[in-house]
Amino acid sequence: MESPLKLGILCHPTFGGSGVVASELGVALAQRGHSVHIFSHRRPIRIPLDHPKVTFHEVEVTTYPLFKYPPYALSLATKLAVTCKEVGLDLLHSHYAIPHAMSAYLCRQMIGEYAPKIVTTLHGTDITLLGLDDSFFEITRFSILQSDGVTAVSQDLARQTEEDFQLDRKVEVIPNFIDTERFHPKNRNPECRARFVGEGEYLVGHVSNFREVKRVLDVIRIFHGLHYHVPCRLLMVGDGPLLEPAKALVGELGLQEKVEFLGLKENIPQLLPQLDLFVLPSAYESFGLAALEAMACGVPVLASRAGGLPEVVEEGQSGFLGEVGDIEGMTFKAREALEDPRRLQLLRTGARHRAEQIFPQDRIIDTYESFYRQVLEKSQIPNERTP
Ligand code: GMT
Repeated sequence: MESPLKLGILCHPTFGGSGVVASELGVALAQRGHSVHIFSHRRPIRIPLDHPKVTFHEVEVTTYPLFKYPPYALSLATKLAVTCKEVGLDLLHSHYAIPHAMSAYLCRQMIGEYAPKIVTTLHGTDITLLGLDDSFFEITRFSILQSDGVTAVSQDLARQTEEDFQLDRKVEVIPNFIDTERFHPKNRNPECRARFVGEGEYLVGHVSNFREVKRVLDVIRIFHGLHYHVPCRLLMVGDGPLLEPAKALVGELGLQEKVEFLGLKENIPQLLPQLDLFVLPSAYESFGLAALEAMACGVPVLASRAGGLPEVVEEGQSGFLGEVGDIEGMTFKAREALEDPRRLQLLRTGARHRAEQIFPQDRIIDTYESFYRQVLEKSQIPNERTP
């Protein structure tokens, strides 16, 4: 049996997907006996308080009148270096390149001979938006090149990273994963559904951080078209910049009685199974973890054919794909999913099956573990990773 590792995981603590993936990975690795140290400016919600193998390190940033922008990346690098000296971490795993990959690099430079190896996982806008911005491009490219191992959550993101940053190194694909016991159709129950829909009505849902990229107004427009043909209601879960515009559109379209905004919710594994269709019409998703969570609960997904979403949702099997912004086309597909109960049942089974077969947590944690071991074995010679 291989010896347990001491791992540092760096992540953003938000409700967004990269923090969720990092936290779930950390907890799963701890269950396997590794010592896991999580670094963030706030405790991510999915990190337990009392796990003997999980330590949370809160990164505090000192404010000072001279600083218009307190340098979080430096505070993080310092915390990493101090912890490495105290406990001797084997490897730092950065989730979302900016600024984590650079803080990990700084830590390695500070520590010298016994420095940890660095793995960076790219999640999406760290590459497609922020990373390509002039103010971040060179440092993102540098920190990717300096990492001992780089992974992306979909083929699409890996390809795009290699192209956009003209990398002469390979970005490995390790897709996101799902705990198919926690996200399970068995949590569907009539009493919970009855809080949202009446007899014979379908429940359509959307969960996101309501940013521009999610195109939440499209969700409402698709629902608007759908409700003329299928008896249904819409649940909007989450919060973010487009929450108020979304509420305003619901008012304009006279849908107040049919649409409920729940705000941020932690009981997603209980909520999702109550849905009949999950709608994610994003302009871009590197992966679309929210879609996978719905699929594991036996809920078919209507998504846009953007980024890594076609790698998650199989057209006609686990849901449907439409072109970004094509409200009419997507409304038609939503009808196709809901109008025939036999078809809906097949889609439900197909969604669950795909989540179980392609993205099971245990198998993908195995892949991360072997990737760590490869990285640790590969760069035994200190010079191999000096600039
Ligand atoms: O990149 C972002 O927008 C934020 C990031 C996050 O931290 O939530 O989301 C990305 O990572 C998720 C987990 O890997 C993916 O499921 C999301 O598709 C991806 N978001 C985008 O690409 C817009």
